[in-house]
Amino acid sequence: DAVESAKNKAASMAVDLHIKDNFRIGIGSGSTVVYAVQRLAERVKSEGLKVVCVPTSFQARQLIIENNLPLTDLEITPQLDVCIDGADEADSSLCLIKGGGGCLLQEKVVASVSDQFVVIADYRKKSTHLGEQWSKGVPVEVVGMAYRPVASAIERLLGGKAVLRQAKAKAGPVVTDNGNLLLDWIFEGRHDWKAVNSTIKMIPGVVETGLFVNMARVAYFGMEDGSVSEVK
Ligand code: DER
Repeated sequence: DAVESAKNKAASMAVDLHIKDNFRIGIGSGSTVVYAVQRLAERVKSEGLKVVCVPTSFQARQLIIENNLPLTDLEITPQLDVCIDGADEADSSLCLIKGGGGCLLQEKVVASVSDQFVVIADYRKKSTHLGEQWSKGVPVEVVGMAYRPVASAIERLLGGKAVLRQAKAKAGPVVTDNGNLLLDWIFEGRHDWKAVNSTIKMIPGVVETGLFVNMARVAYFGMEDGSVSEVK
């Protein structure tokens, strides 16, 4: 269908343009990055590329293993050449909302140690301002014992509603790969996202936010007409 084809085109272009021999690669989480890993595995096989891959979640680790790609971690490989990851929404300055898949903590760490952070997404994620298309809010990873006071602090400081993310296939809240809980901050209007990110991060009990500000070097959006839009 149009969305899956758009994801695949964006993912393949990113891998073809940004992956080189001997590269250390951060592998993001979610559904779009699956296409990127498949394309990477094809290139490794056909070109004999030597690469190592650092996962950003249990899902990403499984993806690397399933595609027979060399697995490493930040203890062994603390600096990366490129990170390829999806996003829930990007604004025109490539400020991102990430964490729809609940993997934002490791994603942000891996993106932060990569020389190039490359975003891949379908047309549903390409917005002018955050909140235009993504309505599920900004994910915030919190330590479990603090989720109530953190939710109250976010609402007091920034307005909106901060909601504990409940699991679908398990009773109770979603527990992240890092053993924490997730709040989704349903915001209104426009914000200075750099300031919002700092404000939320300073609240005791907050581990990380799903706001990736000034991190993405480039984004490839698969469009409905089959083209790929590159935004820098
Ligand atoms: O959780 C995340 O940050 C994922 O990267 C997500 O934002 C993108 O997931 P998708 O590729 O399935 O849309």
